[in-house]
Amino acid sequence: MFELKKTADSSKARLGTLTTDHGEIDTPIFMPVGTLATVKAVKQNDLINKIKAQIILGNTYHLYLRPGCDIIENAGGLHPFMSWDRPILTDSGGYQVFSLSDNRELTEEGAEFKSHLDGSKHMFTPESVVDIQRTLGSDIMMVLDECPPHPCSYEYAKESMELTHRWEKRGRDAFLNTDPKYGHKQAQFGIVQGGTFEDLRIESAKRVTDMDFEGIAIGGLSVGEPTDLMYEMTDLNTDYLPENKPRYLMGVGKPANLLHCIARGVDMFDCVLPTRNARNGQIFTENGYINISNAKWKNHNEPLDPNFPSDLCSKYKMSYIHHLFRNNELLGLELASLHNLIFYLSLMDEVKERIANDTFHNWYEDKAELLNTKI
Ligand code: PRF
Repeated sequence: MFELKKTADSSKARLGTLTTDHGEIDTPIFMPVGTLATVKAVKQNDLINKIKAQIILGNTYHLYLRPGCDIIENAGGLHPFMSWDRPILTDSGGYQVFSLSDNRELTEEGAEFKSHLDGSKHMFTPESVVDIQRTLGSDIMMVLDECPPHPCSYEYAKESMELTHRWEKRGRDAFLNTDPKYGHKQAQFGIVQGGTFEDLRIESAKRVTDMDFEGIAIGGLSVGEPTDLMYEMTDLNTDYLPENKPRYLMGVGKPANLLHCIARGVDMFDCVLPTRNARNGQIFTENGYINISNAKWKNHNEPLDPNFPSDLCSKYKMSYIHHLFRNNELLGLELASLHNLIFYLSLMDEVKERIANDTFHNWYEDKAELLNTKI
């Protein structure tokens, strides 16, 4: 499923291709998040033609609660339901149970939780989330895991990691003993945990590798720990992951984080940040980020960057975009979301080009610093 095409000479950055029945994905890649079968404020056409998204992400937790599996199954799966015929990755729901539901309890069997929508009680098990993701029909499904909070004790992180490994074994068995429902192949990724403890991170990477998933995610990071520690753990994990499997760093991050983690051997990313922050007026540019609601743009009668290929940048005056945001106009949300995703995906294009021609290593640190600057 994954072909490693190149590893850079002076860093661990890689070029690869991930093949699914809904198309190929050139890595390193950023996956726009479409939690509820929609990348918020962005049309499918724009995802394809303007953003050039090769894969998007959906969430088991949300889709299972609403609209529910029966509705999606009746539509023929998530792809026809949302009119998207490129690859989809779905998260398993474990992480969302911890971050969203009002009330949850972990047992050996699985995660019991109350819906954040209506308080109803539900249970996710390693087996049931495989079934649900069979019904969603995602190209890549994730196993059920527990993401421990940061900070947490060594004992908690160790027990949590061991529970995750037991769940992963059950999830892998369930995957291998069931079939896809819609005629296209599905893959399953395991998830490395272990908090911010080096020995646990190493052990988890080895154990998850042994279960022979089609790809391996690095979970449990970007949950409040210092950025340098996130980089360190990522660097350590990729040292213990197989070369021939894709590596996916879950829920990361800012443009600068992507560059640093690509240099540490990560192939895939997802994050709500570009779209969520777009809706709060944060716009990424080649020279850093701005907040469009800031008074300094109120009377700025020029486009932001006529050379950047997004409507927000090249078509409209900044005073107009500022005006849209001051009035909570929907067009502002759409233009900003579209822009930030074009920015992320074109950054990934530049990264791929630079890994290919060996100019990534000397470029990424300064670029990351620039992108982290507030204008
Ligand atoms: N596990 C799962 N999904 C996730 C995470 C995790 O640890 C994270 C952590 N950054 C984001 N999304 N299943």
